[in-house]
Amino acid sequence: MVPEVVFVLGAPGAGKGTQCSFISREYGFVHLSAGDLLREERQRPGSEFGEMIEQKIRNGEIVPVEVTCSLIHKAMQNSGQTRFLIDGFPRNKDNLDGWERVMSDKTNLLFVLFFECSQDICTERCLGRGAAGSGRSDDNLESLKKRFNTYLNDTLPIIKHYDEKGLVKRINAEINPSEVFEGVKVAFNNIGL
Ligand code: UP5
Ligand code: MG
Repeated sequence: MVPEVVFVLGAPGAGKGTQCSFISREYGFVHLSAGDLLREERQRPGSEFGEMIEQKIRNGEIVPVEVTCSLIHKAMQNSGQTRFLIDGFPRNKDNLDGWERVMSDKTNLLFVLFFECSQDICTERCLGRGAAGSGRSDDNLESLKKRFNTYLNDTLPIIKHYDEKGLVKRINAEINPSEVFEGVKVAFNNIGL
């Protein structure tokens, strides 16, 4: 069976990871966070990309697609599963082109979940997480401003690209997590999952 993929996009702190855990539990999709895969690779002893990844993450910049896409591809293969939530990817044109080049023939993109949340709310959430000890080197005001600029300039055009193909399901992410999940369930139930 061709692996089925849902891309999960939205601003930094919109709640992608939180909702992916709920989805994974309810619908059995494997949750692959591109950011988590990059953070793991950064920590891997002997990784040739560790420093580059850390620098990009701290500056809210996007890691070249060859690195991210191969981490995602490997994680998909290692899981032995066929349904995936790909959280936080593709976030720019380089990501999109790289995915199309290597993965689009090997996968079936079901839809794109887009969590809509204002910059103020997202910033407050990420700063709250930082203050609570997330240990993430990008949960600070300076990095957050850069993450947001990248989101507005580079990621929104990718969402627009999929919207033009009729693939985007928009979810209000400014309410509490269980209410957000109600919207998510509608999106999944609508395609018969
Ligand atoms: N929270 C969640 N939902 C809430 C709700 N409804 N109400 C109130 N609070 C809510 O949530 C963030 C915080 O908010 C948590 O404390 C949560 O409890 C609370 P989370 O679910 O973690 O949101 P998420 O959208 O996943 O936020 P995250 O910070 O992970 O988003 P980013 O997109 O910024 O981070 P990511 O890990 O995807 O990427 C980090 C960096 O990696 C990027 O900036 C980039 O440098 C690099 N990257 C790449 O280069 N390429 C990639 O493909 C991916 C990442
Ligand atoms: Mg996340």
